[in-house]
Amino acid sequence: MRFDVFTLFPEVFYPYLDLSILARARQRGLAEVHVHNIRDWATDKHHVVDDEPYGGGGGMVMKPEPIFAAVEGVLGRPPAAPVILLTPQGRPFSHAVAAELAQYPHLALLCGRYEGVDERVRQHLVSDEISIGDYVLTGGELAALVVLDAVVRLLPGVLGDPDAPHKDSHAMGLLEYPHYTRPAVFRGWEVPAVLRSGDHGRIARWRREQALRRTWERRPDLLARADLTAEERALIARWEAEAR
Ligand code: 6GU
Repeated sequence: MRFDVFTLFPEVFYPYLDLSILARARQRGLAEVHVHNIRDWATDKHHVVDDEPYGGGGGMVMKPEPIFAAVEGVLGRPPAAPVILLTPQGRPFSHAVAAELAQYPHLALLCGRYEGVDERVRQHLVSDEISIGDYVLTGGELAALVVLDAVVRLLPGVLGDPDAPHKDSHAMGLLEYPHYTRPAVFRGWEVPAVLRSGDHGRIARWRREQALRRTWERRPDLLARADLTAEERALIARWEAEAR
């Protein structure tokens, strides 16, 4: 899968993309990331990329010309891939959106800065807008990295275990069960005996119940949409009754 990222701060991307699973995915040709500096497409002497808003009100707005020139210069006119604007006004990002984006062979990620981008960019260049949560960042760069990371780890072959992405917290619709590694006792705190029992049926049941319990305690909103058995629904009803 190919990504083209358009930003005023290209240098923030590589330190993260050069680490761990994302670096390996890129080395193996599973993901290709090209980062472009929008400023390189500004044609005036000082490479100006922003200007004051029409109507006043302060803050600066990203000018349309360098953004259109950058995106169309790389992807053609019209762009040969969906162009996603990262903005707090976008649709909420989630596992489902990541899985949807992972189906495309090619995506462009456009990072907004300053107070925003000229509305004509959204209207005539951008095909989708995504937000990573209900708070405001100083720019779309971190959000673009979040989207890249979440999408790339879903691509076939990126994770060692092909089932891993399906077992993730949000893929299952539940939060994950607790994890433990050696030592068996640390500062007197023991790893639950069931995990050391070697009984894989019991371990699977314990993990499923822990995942349910965690989700019930921390994210009850997820339970409404989760795929649960009648037995699991009954267990939750029992916890509800005990809590009253
Ligand atoms: Cl995508 N951009 C910015 N600037 N702030 C955000 C965001 C995006 N998502 C949440 N907050």
